[in-house]
Amino acid sequence: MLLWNSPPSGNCYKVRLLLAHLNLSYETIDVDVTSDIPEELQRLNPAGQVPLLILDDGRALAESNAILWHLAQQTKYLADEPVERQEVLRWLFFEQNAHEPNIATSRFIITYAKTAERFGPVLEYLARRGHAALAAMESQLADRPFFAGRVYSIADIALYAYTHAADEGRFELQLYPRVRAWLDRVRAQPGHVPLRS
Ligand SMILES: N[C@@H](CCC(=O)N[C@@H](CS)C(=O)NCC(=O)O)C(=O)O
Repeated sequence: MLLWNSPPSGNCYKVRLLLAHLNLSYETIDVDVTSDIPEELQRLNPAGQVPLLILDDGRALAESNAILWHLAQQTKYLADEPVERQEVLRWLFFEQNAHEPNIATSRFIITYAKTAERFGPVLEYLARRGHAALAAMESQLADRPFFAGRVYSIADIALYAYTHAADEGRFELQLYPRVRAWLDRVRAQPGHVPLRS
């Protein structure tokens, strides 16, 4: 397999983390997402984004959470109990709708594009919505160790990617003790690899 990758990207890290858990080998092509997207990537993924996983049969698979879903088939990282599997999907959609657009975008503006001074009101809006997402996570973790329930799943992998780097978007996690304890549980999983190795 070949992963079109960006080293600091949380969306790419999700895929690298699951590949590490599964002990699967792959090659990478690193892309700098702050400059022009390579033509070949644009051709393979019309959205012009990473991660993009080229499967062994040549098929190009885009969207981080779709890639997680594909790789997790027949593994313990896709919960096998129907209600838990619905929860996996629920939190994958939540991550892309309520979490990543706010927390990852703040992180990008502040830490990578370094344009915070131009985006004051936007950052305030993203902070409000990002904290609402973190509060929803805190609430879900009141009675369960992981987002789908009993088992560590791709829902945790997806949410971990930008939550553990939320400070780079000026999100402090002091208000969310259950989220911080869950971050520790995720880090303790066998085969865990950090964002930056
Ligand atoms: N929904 C997509 C988002 C992917 C995404 O935002 N990728 C960023 C890097 S984190 C990117 O390629 N940005 C370059 C661009 O949009 O031009 C996913 O989950 O894979």
